[in-house]
Amino acid sequence: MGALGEGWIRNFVDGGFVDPDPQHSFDKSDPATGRVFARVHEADAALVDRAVGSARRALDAGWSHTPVSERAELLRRTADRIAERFEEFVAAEVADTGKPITQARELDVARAVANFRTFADVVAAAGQESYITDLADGRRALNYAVRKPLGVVAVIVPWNLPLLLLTWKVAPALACGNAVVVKPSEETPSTATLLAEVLQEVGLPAGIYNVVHGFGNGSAGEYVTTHPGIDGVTFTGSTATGSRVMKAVAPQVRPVSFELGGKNAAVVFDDADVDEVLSGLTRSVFANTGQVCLCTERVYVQRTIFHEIASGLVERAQRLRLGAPADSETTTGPLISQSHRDKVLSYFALAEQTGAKVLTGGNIPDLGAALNGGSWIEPTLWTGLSNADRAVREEIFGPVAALIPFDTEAEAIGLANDTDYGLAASVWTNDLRRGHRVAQTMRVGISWINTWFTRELRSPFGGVGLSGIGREGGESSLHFYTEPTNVCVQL
Ligand code: NAD
Ligand code: 6OD
Repeated sequence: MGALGEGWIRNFVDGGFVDPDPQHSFDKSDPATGRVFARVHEADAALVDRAVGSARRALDAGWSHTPVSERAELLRRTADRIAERFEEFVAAEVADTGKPITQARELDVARAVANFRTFADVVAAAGQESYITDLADGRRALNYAVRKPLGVVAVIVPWNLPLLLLTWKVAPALACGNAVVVKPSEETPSTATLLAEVLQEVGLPAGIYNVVHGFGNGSAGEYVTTHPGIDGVTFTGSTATGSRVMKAVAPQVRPVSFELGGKNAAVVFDDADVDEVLSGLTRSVFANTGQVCLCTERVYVQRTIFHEIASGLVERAQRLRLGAPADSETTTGPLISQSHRDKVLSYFALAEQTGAKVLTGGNIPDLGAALNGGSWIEPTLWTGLSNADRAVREEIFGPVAALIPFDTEAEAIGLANDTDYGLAASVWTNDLRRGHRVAQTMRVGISWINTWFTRELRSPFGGVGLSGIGREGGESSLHFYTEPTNVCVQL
């Protein structure tokens, strides 16, 4: 049976799709309509154990010693095959998330291809560390570090950019000679499953890529992270879950890489190009319906242009087109689920209770009978809040931002850095010196000047504070997915 056939989304273990068990399964619905379109087979502890066992056997059978050139070639074939099956991945991602088809094409699936190509190049070009050491007694030694795969890596990912974030981890993990046990979000199981089929087609040995479906506590997520056969965990998701995963992994002292939540700031100076700012902020606040960890939820604007930016942004927000994902004119999809919408709405209520003025949005839109069962919400902008308010301190993960005025550069830096998170920031100014000065002062892992979500996949990516531990991307990924053994030889 294939990956997504006959209404079932299956687990993939030891090189094969597992026959689903109707007694252990859950519904998958379309966030745009609320309609159930598939059942997902929930992996139990025994199936997770099989996945981890098969990963270990496959590593020992030789994958971890495959020449780098072969692994790089396999990654390139994977990229090519995703490109050939592009529209299948797009359809699966749209069905799971309700995101606009244009975004799935231009961002999600395109990035999956780019992730595999990039890490093929990165691993092929990687060197190794070596030193000639001059000792006090005149002897000399050569030190060199041999990088070996970490082993069996648990890959746990969220629902917002499912395939992009999955391949961001799977591509470097495989490039480095690891085996993976992937636990996709229960909300978005499809593309990880389809990827299994592609990896089978390109000749990845059985057991190197496994997919186990389910939830967190008391389900596949917990079984994977507590399994003694796991050598490391790479996790993208909320800060609260990251903290739980850290506790689960602690007894076995395994390495973790955590890409967690954010409460990202934009700082807009009055010398910025207003049109560029408005286009940039429209993307950074509303892209993927605000469900990108890098999205801006705090917009600090120099007082002299505050009203111009606020009214311009309102006008852009009102131009966004909510609608059927398959319509190429649609810019904005639903939230992922009714429960996530309840959370976002609770922040809408809280913000209004604490004095927010709603410039636009704030409600559930009426999109007609075909879509009203989905988890839609209006793009929303607030003024009147301050950094003391919970709606400005806590991650909402929806299409919403608070606009707050400032007067001086020092005040703007203070406001932007006044957060427990530390993922990303954007600085908008035509004064390049100021741009660099402020961007470097941001207490974040990623700081943009006059742009947002412009990615270089070889650069370090990650956050500080509640936004994560470690960096992935380029060489940083190679470091996480390998363990060095240093060899010292006296010359
Ligand atoms: P989440 O933390 O609820 O879930 C993430 C994944 O963890 C899912 O697969 C889930 O099933 C699993 N999980 C949940 N509990 C678990 C447990 N106890 N043990 C093991 N696994 C468990 O996050 P979400 O709601 O899916 O995603 C949204 C969050 O992800 C936001 O906070 C967002 O900022 C964050 N995020 C961060 C980045 C980044 O790069 N920093 C990227 C995307 C999303
Ligand atoms: O672009 C990336 O590599 C990346 N990890 C993006 C994360 C987006 C968060 O939702």
